[in-house]
Amino acid sequence: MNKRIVVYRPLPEALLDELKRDFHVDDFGHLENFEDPVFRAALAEAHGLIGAGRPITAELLDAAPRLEAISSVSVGVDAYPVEELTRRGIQLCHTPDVLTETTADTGFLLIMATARRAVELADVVRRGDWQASIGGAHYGSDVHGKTLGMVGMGRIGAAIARRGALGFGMRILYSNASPKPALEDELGARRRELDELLAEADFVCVTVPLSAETERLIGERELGLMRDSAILVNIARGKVVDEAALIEALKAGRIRAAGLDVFEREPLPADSPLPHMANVVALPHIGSATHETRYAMARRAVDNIRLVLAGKRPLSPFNAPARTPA
Ligand code: 8YV
Repeated sequence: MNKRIVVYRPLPEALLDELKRDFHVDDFGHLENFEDPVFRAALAEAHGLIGAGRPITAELLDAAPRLEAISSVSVGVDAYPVEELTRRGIQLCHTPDVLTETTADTGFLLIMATARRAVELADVVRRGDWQASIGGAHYGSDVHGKTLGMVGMGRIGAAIARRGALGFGMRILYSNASPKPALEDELGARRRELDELLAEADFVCVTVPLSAETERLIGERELGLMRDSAILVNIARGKVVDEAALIEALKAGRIRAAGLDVFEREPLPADSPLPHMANVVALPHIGSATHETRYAMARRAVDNIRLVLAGKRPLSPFNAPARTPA
């Protein structure tokens, strides 16, 4: 009998059809919530789960006693109880690499848009308020030649740093758990303690994964170390930054602007002041959201689960459970 896969995020039709050739697929691509009894019934029989975004709890795993693999359509795995999955022998897979360049593009989009006040000034034109040539009150700041401080220098951090150094002649600083000698050679990047980086950078770009160690890594104290002319960009996870402290710092002019693709709560609550602040560019978590990259991520997630359920090593495993599936 075919193994069963439960999908809880929309996948391209062609990939679903491909999976259906070899597996029994329960497609809950537009599922509202995990309590849905039809979803729960499918979960009870599932060998594989494909999805992203929603927190997976131990309680949910208890409801899926046959589960061998979870294939996340994301690089970030903060939604999963990784140790618990490993303990239960469940293989977690994710989608690194295929989204690196697109997400780095988003990071640079936010650097450019905040520095040059692109959204605020596009609104001036849209409102029909462009009546005289733009004066000093609307000038932005240069990006080229400035100092870019990368908080996290993983794949995406490195891709942003490369854009900054090679495309914009920026000086690159980075804080990261381990040194990156190859990037130091390639880009002239220099490793700094986080506090030093915050004090020196014109642009602080957050790319670290969310974990117990990085939750609220950038809080009131850290924002206070930044220059008042500095710009914060966050494309990692909202919880890496203390949002209330960020709002205060932006209001008080303790930093110049923020470019945010991620928030403590997503979708952003309607009463959040962030989208209404002139010095904020807020995007709806679109880091990897291009046709090409979202397809590549779905493709990778499908390939990963196929391999695990066939007892083979997936292309991008995240954990290493001791019990390999039969
Ligand atoms: C996705 C992401 O939007 O890959 C990640 O970790 O944050 C984004 O690419 C998100 O995970 C939902 O798929």
